[in-house]
Amino acid sequence: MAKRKKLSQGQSRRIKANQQKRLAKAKHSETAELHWQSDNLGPTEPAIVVSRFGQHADVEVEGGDVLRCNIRRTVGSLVCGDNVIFRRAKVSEGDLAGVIEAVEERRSQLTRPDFYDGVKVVAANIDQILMVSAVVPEFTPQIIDRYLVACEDMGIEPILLLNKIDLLDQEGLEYVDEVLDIYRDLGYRVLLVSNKSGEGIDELKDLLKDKNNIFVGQSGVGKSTLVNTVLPDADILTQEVSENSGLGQHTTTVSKLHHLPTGGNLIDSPGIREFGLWHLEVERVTWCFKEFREFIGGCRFRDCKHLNDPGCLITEAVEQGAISELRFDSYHRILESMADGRAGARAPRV
Ligand SMILES: Nc1nc2c(ncn2[C@@H]2O[C@H](COP(=O)(O)OP(=O)(O)OP(=O)(O)O)[C@@H](O)[C@H]2O)c(=O)[nH]1
Ligand SMILES: [Mg+2]
Ligand SMILES: [Zn+2]
Repeated sequence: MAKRKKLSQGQSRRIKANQQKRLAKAKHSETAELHWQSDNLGPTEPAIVVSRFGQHADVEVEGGDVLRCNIRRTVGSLVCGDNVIFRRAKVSEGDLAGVIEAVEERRSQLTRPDFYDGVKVVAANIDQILMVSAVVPEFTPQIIDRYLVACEDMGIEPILLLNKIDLLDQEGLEYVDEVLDIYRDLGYRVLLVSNKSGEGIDELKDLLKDKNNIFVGQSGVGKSTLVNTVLPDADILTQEVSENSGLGQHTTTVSKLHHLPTGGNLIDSPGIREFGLWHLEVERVTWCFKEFREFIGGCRFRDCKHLNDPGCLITEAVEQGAISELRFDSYHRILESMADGRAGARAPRV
């Protein structure tokens, strides 16, 4: 039998320290569970998750109080927007005021693939996804198309919000409007807004009314600034887009739910660089390009790649102008990126 390599003093010390840490953690969670036994808890109350971080969450109870609380181990996934059953502690433990006992069934959920966890839930009970983009850091239809595929797949209505239009001159405005026409023609709702000039803000407020909304999009596009504009009391931290890289700073780190005075909720989410789609089947991505749907199954070859294949109805539609070249291009770029992700060539960027 091969002899095990002797550990250095440093290595053994580290291993021992880690064991101690794990033991302490297990002991702590045992006492924590003991603390959340029935005799220390009040009756069950409905609550909504305002924010989730690590082992804890902030919930809002009836009357509007926001309480930090523990989460029962039996509770699986728990995210912003979840309706939960909560029990207040008679004696709180540190800053923890109670415990979440259970999560109610979700009406919808916003998910995205996660390199470590498979598919990860980001927010629950969402009616509308507001996909925020802006000319700074960059305006790229490819990013919009990735989000649209995700929204189609999840069955949640997307709205395209182009922010910072104060930065566009007439020519720039005409260009983005032309691109956005592609989406309007597909039946997607599009809104041009600016926090600086206030343009489109009233329409935005109208759109958000009485719905559960979430802002998603790249870092630095102005999601949190928009929340501050719509809800001046929210007072959320925002930050300049980095001058050097042109990329956002990832200022918001956890999703947070805010109530709208007009009814409904608005969740601000952290920016992500690329919305991964590698959890989807190729056929599903094709279906998620909604103008492709009517041609599915009609190409000459059953395994048509909709690229250079003879008798392809989708490429024919592109040639005839019925499908936009830009969307067709996005489609193939998405498939390429999925092939990369599947091969494990790189960890998907978040
Ligand atoms: N010119 C202009 N700048 C804006 C507008 N809205 C936001 N900004 C600026 O854009 C920068 C980034 O805004 P944030 O609201 O922090 O962006 P975010 O999307 O929340 O970014 P993350 O939290 O990192 O995802 C800030 O410097 C804002 O002042 C706008 O309408 N016009
Ligand atoms: Mg933010
Ligand atoms: Zn085809």
